[in-house]
Amino acid sequence: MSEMVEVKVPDIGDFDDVEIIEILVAVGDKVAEEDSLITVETDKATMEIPSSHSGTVKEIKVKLGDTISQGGLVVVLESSGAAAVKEEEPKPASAPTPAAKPAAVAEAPKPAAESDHAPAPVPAVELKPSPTANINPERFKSAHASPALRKFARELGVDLTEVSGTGRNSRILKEDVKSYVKQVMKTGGSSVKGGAALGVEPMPEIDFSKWGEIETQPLSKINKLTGKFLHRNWVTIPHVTQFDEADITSLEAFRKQSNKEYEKEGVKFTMLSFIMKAIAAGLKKYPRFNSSLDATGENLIMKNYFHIGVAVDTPDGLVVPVIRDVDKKSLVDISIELREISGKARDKKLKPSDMQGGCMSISSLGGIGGTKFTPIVNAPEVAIMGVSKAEMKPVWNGTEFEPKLMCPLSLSYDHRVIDGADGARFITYISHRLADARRLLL
Ligand code: CAO
Repeated sequence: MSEMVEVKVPDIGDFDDVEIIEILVAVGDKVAEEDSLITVETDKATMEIPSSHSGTVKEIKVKLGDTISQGGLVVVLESSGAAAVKEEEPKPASAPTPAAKPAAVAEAPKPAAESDHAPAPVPAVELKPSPTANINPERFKSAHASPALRKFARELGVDLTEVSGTGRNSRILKEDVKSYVKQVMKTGGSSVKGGAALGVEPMPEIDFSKWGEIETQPLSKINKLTGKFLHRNWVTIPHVTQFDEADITSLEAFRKQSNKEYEKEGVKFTMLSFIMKAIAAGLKKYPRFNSSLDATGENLIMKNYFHIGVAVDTPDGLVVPVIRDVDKKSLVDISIELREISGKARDKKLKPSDMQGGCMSISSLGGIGGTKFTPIVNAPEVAIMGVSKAEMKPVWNGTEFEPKLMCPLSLSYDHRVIDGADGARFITYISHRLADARRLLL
C-alpha cells in the first residue's frame, strides 16, 4: 500500500533561513533514499538536502529563492507503507561544498569529524577514476557545483574546471554539463582539456620556484572566462588570417578635420568608428561574413542585422561590448557610443546583454602599436578584423613613390564558413572603402 511521506530539512547545524538555490527534483520523479532534493546556500557553502525516503515526488513545497531552516517541509513523497501522511525523521544534509565564493578563495569545508554545524554529514562521494584523463582532483573539487552535479560530471568523465557555469555566482548547473558534453561530441573531443583528445602530452605541473623567487597571482574572473572561450575558439575553429594595408591618408585628413568641427560638441572620431562603418557595409555585401553555424554545424544562420563587437582592453582583462545597428547609425552616433561603451567596460558596468548578439568583432591595437597580429574569431561569429597602427610609407603609384598613411588590417575567419577567395574579397572591399572616405557615406 502506498503512503505519503513529508520530507523535511534535517539538522543542518547553525544555519537558519538558508536560501534554496536549486530544486533537483520535479513532481513525478522517482527518488531513492539519500537522493538530493534541493540545494541550499549559506554565505560560505552550499549543501544538498537528501531525501529521507524513497518514492515518487507528489508535491514540492518550496520554490527557488525561498529560505528554509531545520524542520522545513521540502517535498511530499508517495512511498510504500501505511496509508496516512507520515512525518519522516529527517536525515542529515550532505557535507557542504565551497560555493558562494570563487574557487580560488573559497573556504574549504571542514571534514565531517571537525564540522561544527553538520552533526553527521553524509561523506562526500569518493573520487573515482574518471574516463577523462588529466582531471586535477583538487581543482575538480574546487569547481562551483553541488555534490550531485560533481557525481554526474564524474560519471560522464567531464572535468568541471572546463565547464562555464550559468547559475548564480557562475555556479555550474546540470544543463551546463550537458551543453559541454554536446560541444565535446560535436568537436570530436577537441575541447577536452590538456590536449588529451588532441593526442598531445598534457602540460606538466612545474615548480618554478626551483629556479628563483616567484609570486603566484590568481587570474581575474574575466581572464579565466575569456581564456576558456579563446581556447575553445582556437582549437575548434580552423582559422585563416588574411592581411592587407588600407591607404587611410585622405580618411585621416577627413577625421582630423571632422574632429576640429565637432570639438565643441565633445565628439571625437577615432579610426575605429570609420572601420566599423566600413565593416557594416562589408557584411551587407558579403552576407556569409554575417552568419553563424547552427548547433548542428550543418546550417548557416544568416543575420539581417549589423551589430559589431569591439574588443576593449580593461585592467581586469579583455571584454567585447557590442554596438548595435552600425549600418543605421551616423559616424557621430557611433563615436559617442564607442566612447560610452568602452568607458562602461573599463568601469565594469557592462551588462551581459551589452556583450551579446555581435555579428563580427574588431580588435584594434592601433592606438598601442605593433605591425600585424592574428586575432582569434569570437564564436559564434565567423570573422574578426584586427587593426594595427597606421604608419606613413612610400607607396609606388606607377611612376613614383608617394607618402601614404597605411593602416594594417588582419582578417581572421572560420574556414569552414568562408573560403580564402571570399576572405581576400572582403578585406579588399574594406581597404577600398577606407581609402576613399566618401565611400563610407554611401
Ligand atoms: N593607427 C594609428 N593610430 C590609431 C589607430 C590606428 N589604427 N587607431 C587608433 N589610433 C589613435 C587614435 O586616433 C588616438 O589618437 P589621437 O588621440 O591622437 O586621435 C589614439 O590612437 C588612441 O586611440 P584609442 O585606442 O583610445 O581609441 P580607439 O577608438 O582607436 O580604440 C578601444 C578604442 C576601446 C578599442 C581601445 O581603447 C582598446 O581598448 N584597444 C585594445 C583592444 C584590445 O585589447 N584588443 C586585443 C584583443 S586580443 O585579440
